[in-house]
Amino acid sequence: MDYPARVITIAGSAAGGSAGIQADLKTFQELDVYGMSVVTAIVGRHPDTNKNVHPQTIEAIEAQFDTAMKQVGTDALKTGMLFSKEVIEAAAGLIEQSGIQSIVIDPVMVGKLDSKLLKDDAIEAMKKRLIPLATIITPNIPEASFMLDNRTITTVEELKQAAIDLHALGSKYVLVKGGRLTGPAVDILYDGETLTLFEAPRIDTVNTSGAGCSYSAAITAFLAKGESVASAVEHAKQFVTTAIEHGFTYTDKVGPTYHAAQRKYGNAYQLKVKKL
Ligand code: PXL
Repeated sequence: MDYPARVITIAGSAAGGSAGIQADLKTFQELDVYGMSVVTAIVGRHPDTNKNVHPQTIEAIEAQFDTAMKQVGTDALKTGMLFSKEVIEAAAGLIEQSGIQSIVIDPVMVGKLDSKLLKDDAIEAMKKRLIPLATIITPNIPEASFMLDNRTITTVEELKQAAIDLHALGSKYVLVKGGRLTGPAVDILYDGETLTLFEAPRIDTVNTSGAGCSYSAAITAFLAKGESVASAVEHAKQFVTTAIEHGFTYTDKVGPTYHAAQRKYGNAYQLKVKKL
């Protein structure tokens, strides 16, 4: 029997199904890898208290990881919403002990629906404890900017400089995602020597909830299958661009990307990939 590669996400539960653990597991399934999860927090607004984030205990987080590793083991790991300094430190400890080689850190900070997904005092732990363990980090512009002392990033040149400067935090690769710029959707990958640009056409839609989670989950899946980082990024960007193209909404609010789009409609995107 030919078993699928294994992947695990350490992230938050997004009740609406577009982002977080839910987006990760949908992406894993679409890309035919065996998905597992460690829930760090449950995001859902309590109708009376307005409380939005319900963190899990460190004990519960460690127990989930231990179960998954004992029952299955993994070929790659990603992190999403970690929320607090304590959870970041616990996740870093689990990653160090596990010896897992392919580590994708998506430094999730705020959701599209404006929920705060990382406490203010957690950023230092993210930079010092977690990012140095990463194969690749995948910040969007607000996250890159925040990690670089609120630097303004409004051009591809500034995107490149952000990738170079973030590499100093110690991950092997940095992918800064320029989805929030105008013009084509340009992301910059940096490995400490070479800058590589990945460009897809901009899709005119507001239904992109969970796009970042799905992108980093897809990178994790392709790494688990044995692809190089550059190839994993290219294939993941094609997957997420197709999912964004077919994004939809059930309400008048920002809706999800369509995880099944590439399976249903095929990949319509040949990206521009260019070493700079
Ligand atoms: O899209 C970022 C994100 C990540 N993780 C969780 C979320 C969100 C956005 O809402 O809820 C759990």
